[in-house]
Amino acid sequence: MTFFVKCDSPVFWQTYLSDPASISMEGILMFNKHLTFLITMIILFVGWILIQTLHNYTEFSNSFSSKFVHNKEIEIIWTSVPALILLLLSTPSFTLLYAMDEISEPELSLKILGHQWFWSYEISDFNSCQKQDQSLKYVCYMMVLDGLPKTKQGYFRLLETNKRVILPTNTHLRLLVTAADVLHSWTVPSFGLKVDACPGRLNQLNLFIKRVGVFFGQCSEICGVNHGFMPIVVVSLPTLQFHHYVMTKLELG
Ligand SMILES: [Cu+2]
Repeated sequence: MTFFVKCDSPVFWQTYLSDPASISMEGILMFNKHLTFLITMIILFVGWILIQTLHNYTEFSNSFSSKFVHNKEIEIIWTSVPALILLLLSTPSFTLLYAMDEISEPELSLKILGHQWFWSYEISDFNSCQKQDQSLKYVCYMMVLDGLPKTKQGYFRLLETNKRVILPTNTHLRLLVTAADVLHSWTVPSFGLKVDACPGRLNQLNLFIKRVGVFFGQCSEICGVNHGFMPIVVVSLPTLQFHHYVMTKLELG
């Protein structure tokens, strides 16, 4: 099987967030755009007031300002307006937060285990096929630079793994994250996911990948000397191809 998929690796001089591949990341990006616009407007407005005040109300240009010490109305306005803005922002913020926490009926589970310094995975609970009790297991280590093709070294440096995690698109997935030794954090920016992998604790997440692609991430919790060398690579396939892939793998294994 050969697939030509869009690669979501970082690019040189990238300044913006990765392209979204899940509904929650789309929500985060939208919220980020609105916030950036609002913050810019506030900075411009406050800056304008500040410059106008400094310019117009000096002791030389305006004798009135030397006697001007207190104004109740202005204080009420500059306290209540920021409070109102924060209150307005809390609505989309909390909506997003609770939407990301929502767990729907998952079609399959991906168990993620952080180790010093690699990730191991187990895909199981295949609800829609007969082999429900079986699972696929991977151990993913980082590929050294010499192991990569010359043309790809710039993009995949410190990001490529020996095996890639394969997941289906347009399917509700459950991620169960934990660690075997110390704290790690499983992070894929395109999915808007970042979850701590704590030893002795199971963190649950839901994921719905909207498009086919190759997605990259890295451990995001300092976990020892090789913390920067335990990347994450996820490949999403169309549902049918994924089903075919799982059946072939399970029969072989
Ligand atoms: Cu780690």
